[in-house]
Amino acid sequence: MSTSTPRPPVSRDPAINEMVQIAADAAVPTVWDRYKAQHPQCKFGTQGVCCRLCHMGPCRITPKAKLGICGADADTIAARNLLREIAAGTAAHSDHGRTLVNTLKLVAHGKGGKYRIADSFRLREAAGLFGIDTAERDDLAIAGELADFFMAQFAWSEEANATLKLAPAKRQELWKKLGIEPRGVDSSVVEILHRTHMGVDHDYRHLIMGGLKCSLADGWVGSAIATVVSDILFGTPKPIRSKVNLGVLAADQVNIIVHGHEPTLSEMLAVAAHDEELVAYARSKGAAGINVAGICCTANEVLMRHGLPIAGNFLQQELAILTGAVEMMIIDVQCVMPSLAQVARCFHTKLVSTSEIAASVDAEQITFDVAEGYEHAVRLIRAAIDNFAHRDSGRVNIPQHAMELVAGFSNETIFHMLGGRFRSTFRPLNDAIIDGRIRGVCGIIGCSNPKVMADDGHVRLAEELIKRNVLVLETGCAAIACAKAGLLVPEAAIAKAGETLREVCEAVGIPPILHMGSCVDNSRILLAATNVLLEGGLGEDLSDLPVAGAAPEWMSEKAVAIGHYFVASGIYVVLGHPLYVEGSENVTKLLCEEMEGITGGRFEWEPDPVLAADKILAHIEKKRDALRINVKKERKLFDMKERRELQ
Ligand code: XCC
Ligand code: SF4
Repeated sequence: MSTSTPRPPVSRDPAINEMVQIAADAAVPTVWDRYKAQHPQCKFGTQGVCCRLCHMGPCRITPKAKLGICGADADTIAARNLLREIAAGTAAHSDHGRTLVNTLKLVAHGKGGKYRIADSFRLREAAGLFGIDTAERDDLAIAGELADFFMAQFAWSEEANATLKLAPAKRQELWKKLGIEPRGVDSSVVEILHRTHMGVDHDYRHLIMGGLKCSLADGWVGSAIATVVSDILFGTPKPIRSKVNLGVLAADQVNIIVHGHEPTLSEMLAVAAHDEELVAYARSKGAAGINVAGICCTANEVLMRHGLPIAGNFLQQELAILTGAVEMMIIDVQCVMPSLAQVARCFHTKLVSTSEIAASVDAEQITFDVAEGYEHAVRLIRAAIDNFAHRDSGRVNIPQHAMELVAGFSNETIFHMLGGRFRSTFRPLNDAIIDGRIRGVCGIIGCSNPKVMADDGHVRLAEELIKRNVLVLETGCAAIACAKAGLLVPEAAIAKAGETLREVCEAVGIPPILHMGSCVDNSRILLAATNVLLEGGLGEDLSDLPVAGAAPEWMSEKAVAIGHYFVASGIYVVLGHPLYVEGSENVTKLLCEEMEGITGGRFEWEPDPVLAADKILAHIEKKRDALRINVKKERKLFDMKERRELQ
């Protein structure tokens, strides 16, 4: 192995920096090398003013050429490009949801192999919510009808999507008034593709409102369905301890990594990894056991339900293979870098692609089938065990960094934890917000991105917010970043929280940063906000709440869709770097200023975590003032007395 010059740090995570050096020494390029090779990045792209929507073009807007060949200006072009990103993000989350609904349907009809209804309570609750009869019916009958109901949410309908009614009534009215209620997930995506086709929708305001509509089909429909069906099939998450970072890979075990987003196959892998015969088979090949760990959101899903360890977030996928200790990486959909095949080629790692819509050149394609899910899992694990013999122990470099974490905070759990054993309720949380011990709530979500010192944006923002007594909810790669930094262990996090937030967390037994799941589980964050609202005392609409959202290191189109459905839901969203719209002053102004007067939410870009925290706090205090809960002590005492009298 040749040794190259020392690499400057690319992350606050030492495991990443160590592996980047190892990659350089082994002359295996990684995402950071390719990022450098792409410099300088195209300015027209970053500004959103490159259009290739028709073949008169491509056109780009410059000071000399202010219009495309068809006459489209920067506003139209930037808005259209943004809309297509929203549509792609919505499609990705929602198609993931559809796959799960299909699994639910197969289970209901006895064709689901070893899959079961894991959470009958959640099934009946969801069915009840959507007017499906549950009395004296067995789970499978209900599941069949619920699956059909959910499936129908994808197609176009005259009615607005039924799952929108999960949102507060006032918000639903506003969507109706603004004409942005989606009427089907697929049709919303199709509509965006249509209206952004050459020569259709040209008014940037009209376009952006269309984008919000599509994003709602993501957050309140496709993603919401993905979350609830995952809970029904695999169980509603409960707090669970596990470990995170590349150090979870075991030098003496067969290491299998699951990577992507859809949890169906990984559920079976999690179960099959305990199969005694397979464990014995692994031992017969000289391994001490079978270690299944995850990357990205598949990781979050199996972490929350099985406590499986997480090997890392988005930017660690290549590094996991570079440890030389991974026998097999099983990929499904989304956030899987095409470079994995290139890295795997340099090691013994077998790359297996399991989704019928996702193939990788040089990866083995074993398309997953629900009815045979368990058998697939067994076959894959066997193949991984067989591959253990090919591991070159001289090339094994597992960074010794692994952190404890607690994850699995579904709404249901928070509800029970807050209310105690006898009366589940969000009341204690609302009271704490009202009397100011908790200033507000912020969701930190999204990816990691080589443009940013990896994990630094997530960790510093989270620390800054809990220090200022803001409760933080996390999902996706943001949650993994904070977990690696030791922030998802209640003790450590509580040590970093402000005094009053700490008191509340200790009294209730929750950490100040709650890991709520995968990217589709941002729907859980929307529902948490809705629950707080329904509990009372904090206004009537989501836009009244002292809450915010942030994506400090985002990169995917899914993150673009998420940002928009938060904004469409009335929430203030701070991005660590701008959307590709800055080539249009009008679109930027609409998204970052005027939108507040339309939906109550808006975007802000702020790369500096401390300044981002300042802005989030300013927003939260503005909302608290409007709610008149920022009042003097006397009033607070009176409130408490009043409450005692009521009891
Ligand atoms: Fe992908 Fe969900 Fe982003 Fe991570 S955070 S890089 S989308 S895995 Ni959603
Ligand atoms: Fe150029 Fe208009 Fe065609 Fe876009 S749609 S490529 S701006 S001519």
